[in-house]
Amino acid sequence: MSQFLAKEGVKNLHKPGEKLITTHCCYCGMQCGMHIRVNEKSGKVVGVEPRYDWPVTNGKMCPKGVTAYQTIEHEDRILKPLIKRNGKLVEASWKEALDLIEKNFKKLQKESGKDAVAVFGGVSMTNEKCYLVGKYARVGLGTRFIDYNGRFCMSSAAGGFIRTLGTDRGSTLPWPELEHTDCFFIAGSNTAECHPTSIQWLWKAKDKGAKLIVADPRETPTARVADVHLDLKPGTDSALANGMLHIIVKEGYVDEEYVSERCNNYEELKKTIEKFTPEYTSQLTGVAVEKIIKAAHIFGMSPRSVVMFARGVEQQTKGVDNVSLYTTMALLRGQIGKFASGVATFTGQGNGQGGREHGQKADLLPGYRKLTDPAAVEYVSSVWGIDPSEMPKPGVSAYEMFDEIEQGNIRGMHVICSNPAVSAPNLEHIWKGFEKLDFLVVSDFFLSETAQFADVVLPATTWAEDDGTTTNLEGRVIRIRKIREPLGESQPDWKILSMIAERMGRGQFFPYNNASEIFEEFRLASKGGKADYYGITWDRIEREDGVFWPCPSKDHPGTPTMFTESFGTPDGKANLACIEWQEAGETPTNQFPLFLTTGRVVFHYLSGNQTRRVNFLYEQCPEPYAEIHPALASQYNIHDGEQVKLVSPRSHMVVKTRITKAIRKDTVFVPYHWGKELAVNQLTSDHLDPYSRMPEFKVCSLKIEKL
Ligand SMILES: Nc1nc2c(c(=O)[nH]1)N[C@H]1C(S)=C(S)[C@@H](COP(=O)(O)OP(=O)(O)OC[C@H]3O[C@@H](n4cnc5c(=O)[nH]c(N)nc54)[C@H](O)[C@@H]3O)O[C@H]1N2
Ligand SMILES: Nc1nc2c(c(=O)[nH]1)N[C@H]1C(S)=C(S)[C@@H](COP(=O)(O)OP(=O)(O)OC[C@H]3O[C@@H](n4cnc5c(=O)[nH]c(N)nc54)[C@H](O)[C@@H]3O)O[C@H]1N2
Ligand code: SF4
Ligand SMILES: [Mo]
Repeated sequence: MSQFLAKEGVKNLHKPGEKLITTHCCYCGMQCGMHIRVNEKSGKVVGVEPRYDWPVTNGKMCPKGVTAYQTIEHEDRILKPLIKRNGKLVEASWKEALDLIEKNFKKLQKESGKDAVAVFGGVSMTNEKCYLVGKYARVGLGTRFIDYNGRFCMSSAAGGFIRTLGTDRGSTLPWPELEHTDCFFIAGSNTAECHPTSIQWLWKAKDKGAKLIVADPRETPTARVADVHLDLKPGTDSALANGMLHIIVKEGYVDEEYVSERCNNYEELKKTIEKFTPEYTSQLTGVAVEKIIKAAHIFGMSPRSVVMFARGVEQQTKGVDNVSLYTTMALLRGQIGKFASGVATFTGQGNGQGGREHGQKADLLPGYRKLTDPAAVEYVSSVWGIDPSEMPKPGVSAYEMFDEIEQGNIRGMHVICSNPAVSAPNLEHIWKGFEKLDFLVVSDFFLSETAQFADVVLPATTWAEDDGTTTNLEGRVIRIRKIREPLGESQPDWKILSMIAERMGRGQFFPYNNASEIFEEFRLASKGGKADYYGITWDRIEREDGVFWPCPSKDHPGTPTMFTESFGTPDGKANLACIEWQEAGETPTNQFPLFLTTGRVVFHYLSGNQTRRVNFLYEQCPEPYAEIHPALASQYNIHDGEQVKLVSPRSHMVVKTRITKAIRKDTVFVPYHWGKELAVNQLTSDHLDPYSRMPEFKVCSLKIEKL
């Protein structure tokens, strides 16, 4: 392992008797560079040091990252398989657990067909593991029902990028270039709390005079320092974006040469934006006319601008439309494919980029190939050694798998690296689904709310107990390193999947001894696809501080800047989005007069199953709360810290209030990192984006009841 030890420059960080192993944080898409401190004698993890020479994060880390090491040997780790006996999960041997899985999966598939068993994946895993989850479902189990938590996260960004640019890479530019940007237009991203270490680039640019525009119903820490804060009503982004496009066109800010050479639909666009005057846009969005005009002028006049967004605009029934329209802002200004400018979504999960490219999505195969494309099926089948006729057809999206459970089509499920019992919308439907399943297997290292429904829980390893790669939010493929041997009887996910495949009689397709062998196969499976990793090797990543995809051959330099010459569309031109404004799936009514929006806090990660177990993080934020504007609070005669009942058309919950001027008067915000009666997803709606099938976590209607 010696070659993976920290480089010379950081030797001063060593304490006597310790070694440092270089890796990246397990949580968000920033993938901050870090060294884990290990006691040389005991092999135990004792701490962390930031990696100052990592070019993307420069030694910066956030509160989650600096405590992540505490989860590795945490006392709550599941160390042996668990089997449900008389309603209780009890420890069992691997043989007992695998016997039970084999028996039940085979029985369900015999009775109801291969599709009776579904796979629900996640992207907090390495590329090697994410790739194998797709192969496991299609080759190991032979089911068409596979989808994953990225459907809740990146699917609308992917849909919007494919529609406009033809290829979905989360960022068209490398992050360090952000320092040289003149204007940031950031929509629906709580950047300072959710991608904290990217803030350094904003500050560096701001020190040189860059302008910042933020579109968010809340005055987030990032909105607070913005030159213009567009405090829009939840669900009105497509109106706001059309309003911005209107001014960009009317004021002559369009890069006409770029648009005529590189874009389609300009004439049609001019027609759709015609009616989005600042006044009309203000009426729809609730944002003051002057702010809209000011923002458009700043953006329009900036030589180098970046349009950035995150789940605030994507987790809507208009998520794909929103992404397409905001991307069109960058296109009209001729910014994509150039230095220090472009468009980027803040990819959420650690491997939210890589994990969405290689076949966990219901309709995708490795390399971003479409399952509906016969040539793609043929190629991937040849890599996998199966007959193309054996390849299952596309399945349904993550939330819709629970409809299939309700209808009795899915009877067994394997959840790997996700906790949908907290993180899926309209939770009653999800909980009923888990109860209805004949057989549920969950792979996790902590007993999640989802694992509590399981018949068998398999102890997976954490990110620190296996080698592999992830792809960060820039599109840079990086190395995750094994810090210690697996704790207890836990096993890396690829090993678990291979063992089950073996039990299902498909062992010959899963012959792996280590993650590196999987990477080699995966390189080949991605070869020639849009997300082409063929030229990337673990050695290259080591030498070059990561390699950007697409990278089709070993002598290809990788692609830090996308679309310099042409776009990923069939004709090489970008498609400007010409889209009418439409309301959210659910808007306030007399009975439910408010907007509910949901999201994150800096101290917790997603369903909270990891961060709620870290004392420091838990103490900072032990429970959810409702952010309410003072004007709204006084209307209901509610005080700060008072318990109130929040009621949506589906369900209700009781939370404490946090009274703050940093939110619209018609909107309530609740973070979603807790389960059961503290889960805000009891209230969220099951409206899905028609293209991406992403749930509308960011908008539903609500009423407040005083207790
Ligand atoms: N601390 C922390 N960091 C994280 C995570 C975490 O759980 N905790 N998770 C990671 C993951 S997987 C993800 S996906 C990202 C998410 O990162 P973000 O998308 O930045 O986080 P969210 O809090 O979900 O939502 C962002 C903002 O959208 C705003 N918003 C709500 N409705 C609307 C709307 O209609 N329009 C607009 N324009 N804005 C709206 C909210 O007020 C919120 O400030 O963060 C990653 N980083
Ligand atoms: N209301 C509301 N709901 C939301 C959102 C929102 O903004 N609002 N955001 C959505 C978004 S963007 C996301 S990404 C989802 C995420 O929601 P989830 O998919 O539930 O995310 P996690 O909490 O990370 O769940 C991962 C689980 O796998 C475990 N785990 C971590 N790493 C590994 C591993 O390597 N192997 C295995 N086997 N297990 C592992 C963790 O312990 C945890 O229990 O939530 C979505 N839900
Ligand atoms: S959670 Fe994200 S920002 Fe924080 S240390 Fe980890 S990778 Fe970096
Ligand atoms: Mo996410």
